[in-house]
Amino acid sequence: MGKSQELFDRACQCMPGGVNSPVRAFGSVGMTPRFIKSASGDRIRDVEGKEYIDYIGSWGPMILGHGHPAVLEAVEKAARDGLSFGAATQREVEMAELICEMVPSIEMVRMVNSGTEAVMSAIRTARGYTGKDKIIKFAGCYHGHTDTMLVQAGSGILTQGIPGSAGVPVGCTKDTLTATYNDLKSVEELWNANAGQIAAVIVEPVGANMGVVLPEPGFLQGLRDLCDEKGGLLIFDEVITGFRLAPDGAQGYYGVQPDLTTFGKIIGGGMPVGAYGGRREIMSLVAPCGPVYQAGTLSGNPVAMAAGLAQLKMLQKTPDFYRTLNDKADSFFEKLEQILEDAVVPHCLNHVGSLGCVFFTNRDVKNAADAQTSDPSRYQDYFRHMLDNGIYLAPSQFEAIFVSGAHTDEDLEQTLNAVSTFVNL
Ligand code: KE4
Repeated sequence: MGKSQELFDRACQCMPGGVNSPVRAFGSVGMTPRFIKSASGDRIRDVEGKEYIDYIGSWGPMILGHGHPAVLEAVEKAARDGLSFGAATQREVEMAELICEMVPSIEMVRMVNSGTEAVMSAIRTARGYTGKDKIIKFAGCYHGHTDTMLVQAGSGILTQGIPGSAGVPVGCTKDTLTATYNDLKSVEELWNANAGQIAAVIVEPVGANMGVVLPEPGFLQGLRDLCDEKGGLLIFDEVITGFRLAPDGAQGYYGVQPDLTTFGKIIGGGMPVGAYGGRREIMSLVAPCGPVYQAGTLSGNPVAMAAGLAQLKMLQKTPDFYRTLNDKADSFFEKLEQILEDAVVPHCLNHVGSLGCVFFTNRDVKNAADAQTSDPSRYQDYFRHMLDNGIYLAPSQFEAIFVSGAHTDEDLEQTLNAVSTFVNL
């Protein structure tokens, strides 16, 4: 652990918490983070040369695994052409056309540089289109760190157990209303109490920032129906689920079409990329063709577009990629469930497609409050045991396991064996 500790000590002198994003700090598992040097396929290697089977995959982007040749080759070629021009390029057009082709609800799309930026811009667009200010979100859902979304958010906010963030003026959050995930009644009550003021409902179609929480049957369609009935927009935050559950994301997987969708992670192939898009009549309001202003120096960056295009094209053209990945992941999670059952461990294992999460609670986990009944010290022991056995999981209960196309049967089996030794200690 010497080199990671040495680097962490240095980092803590000049970087808040020694990291550039809180969830990487291993705070909730009480450990020094492993500093990663390289990765390939389903494996990452730290600065001490120790190798781990990786279930974070950069928090979602690495659905093909690390260092896919097609992605690396595309990045190298694009870099030689030029890193950034601040001008229109062909690759941006190709990316927009591909997203519109793969996701039927998207007629127009704007590239940005992160999921946060995508959400911030989609909310502004929804407010501009409807002329209304209030937004309904769900406790435990995380939509990036834009001020208006830092209300009962998930991911690092939930991990740290804080209701929001310092530095966010009440003026930024007074129009953010919080409902309970999987509880349509809580949405309807908020809407009735704020009749005529709701611009949009934003939701992770699969909650993946409070651990993994699946939409109950009828929940997503119920949101669609409420938005249609009450005159608001439905925004699916598919930064995690987009191009993961299916070529057309959770909206394709569950058959519910939003008005706007936000993307990130997979569409960048590991490079900084976000996007938001939806119906033409809505997106036509975005500058320069409309009054909703949004801009970005590196938006549609040619190298990032090359990485994202290479990955999306691989996903689109690999026969049965999603069925193969989802079947492989289903089999893994079902075996994991059996191990936990056989060991009579209080747990709730939620999974869909290549996303999953183990909660150490005897309750079903259907919302943020349920997720918070999970035993944090048990999760910490689980995380440490798995890391000692060469398995790199999320250093927080309120994140997801990401299975990739590169995870081998042998590595999945090794992972299950490590879980088995843990629960039978
Ligand atoms: P970014 O700004 O981090 O690219 O995306 C924000 C975001 C928006 N929407 C959803 C559903 C997200 O999951 C995210 C970011 N996800 C976290 C992982 N839970 C990123 C990891 C991190 O914060 O370091």
